[in-house]
Amino acid sequence: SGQKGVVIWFTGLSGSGKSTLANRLEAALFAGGHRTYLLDGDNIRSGLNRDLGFSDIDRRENIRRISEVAKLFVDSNTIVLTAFISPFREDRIAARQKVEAGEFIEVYVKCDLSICESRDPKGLYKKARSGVIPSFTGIDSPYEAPNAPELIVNTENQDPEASTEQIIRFLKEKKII
Ligand code: GGZ
Repeated sequence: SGQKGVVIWFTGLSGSGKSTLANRLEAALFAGGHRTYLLDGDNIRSGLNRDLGFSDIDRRENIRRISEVAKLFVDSNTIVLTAFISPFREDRIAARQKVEAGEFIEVYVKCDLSICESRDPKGLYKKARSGVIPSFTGIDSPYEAPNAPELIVNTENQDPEASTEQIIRFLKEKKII
């Protein structure tokens, strides 16, 4: 199709719902006939970035490489979705600057730390609190919320289906899809 490339960049705490939303959105876009690709921990941290951990320096390099890969997908006219905490504002701004104006949609998956921690699907917050996992985002490693994201999706009071619809509505309004 004549689609244009765009980055849909999810950012938020562990357990906020980034992966859930990115997976649902990708499925909906793909079903709508769009060319899509989802970058997440499963296909990036296990391969390209397997040398990186969770120090500030490694997280920044993680996001730098992901932003370069995202740019390649935009060049190929693909809708690329990224689902990483991406805790540092400066790194997200750098990612944005790698593509053209309008080709970067930052989606802040907003959810209070206390709620993420109560969800704790993988028991990671519990391990972070007990000191088994050091430098855990929100506990003893920072998260810098976006100042001006294209979209804020509040997963505390909205279910995944409604949140996915919210993003699709935005993409249609902006004539991205
Ligand atoms: C945060 C960690 C950590 C630490 C392992 N801090 O909820 P998850 O499990 O499935 O997603 C988290 C994921 C974060 O990786 P990212 O590549 O998104 O992070 S960043 O953008 O900051 O580079 C979590 C798991 O990895 N995980 N250790 N210390 N999350």
